Amino acid sequence: MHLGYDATLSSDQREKLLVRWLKSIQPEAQCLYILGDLFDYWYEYKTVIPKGYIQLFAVLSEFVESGIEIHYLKGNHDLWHFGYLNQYIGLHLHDGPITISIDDKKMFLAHGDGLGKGDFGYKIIKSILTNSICQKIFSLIHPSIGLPLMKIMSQLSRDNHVSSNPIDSNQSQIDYSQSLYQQDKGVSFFIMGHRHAPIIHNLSDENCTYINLGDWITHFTYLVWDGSDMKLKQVDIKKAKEINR
Ligand SMILES: [Mn+2]
Repeated sequence: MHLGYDATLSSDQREKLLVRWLKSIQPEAQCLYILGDLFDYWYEYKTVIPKGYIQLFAVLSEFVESGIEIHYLKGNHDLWHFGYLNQYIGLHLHDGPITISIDDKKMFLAHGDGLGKGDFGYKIIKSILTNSICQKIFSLIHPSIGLPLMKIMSQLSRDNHVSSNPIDSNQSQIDYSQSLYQQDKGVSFFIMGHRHAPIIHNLSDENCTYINLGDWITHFTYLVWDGSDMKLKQVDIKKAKEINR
């Protein structure tokens, strides 16, 4: 989603669309997995959080209250969630990839950033950004300066090397999935985000599938496990335009 970032549809418009969609799935959803970068930037001070997102937090909170579990994997744009969402919404926050089992299918879920070999520059930056001493120092900056600074940092880290070919865009994450699959052939699905390029792609063994969820900036896609099949679906963009008016 990268909420806080205005694309063709503004952040507010996309948030409204997300809230409407969440309400529409609430009657049948059993569990919701958010694979990171829900926010374009976020920094949680001990006593302060970024303004906004009330409607979204309300509906997520309703999910949890009605018994729908929510799992939130931090993305590279929202590394700085420190417990507000767990405490006030009751969702489960995860620092990194998780492996889950649903209906006897093993699924590996990750945001997708910095996985596998290479990308050393990014890995160094990430180790600084997740370092507790560095975070302590950052938390001394007043939010009126700290949060705009976060926004600038987030703009600088925007991934520009999205290819028109979704396989190319996903290649490093596909390679990583392939190598993990060699170690654990029980995994049926590798599901990630980060690349903003939706795709369902069979790995070398056709019992195993790599899926990229796409995004809600240009694709408005989401993934549904219905008990027997994995379906990559798209929200009705016309509805987005209605909201746009
Ligand atoms: Mn990302």
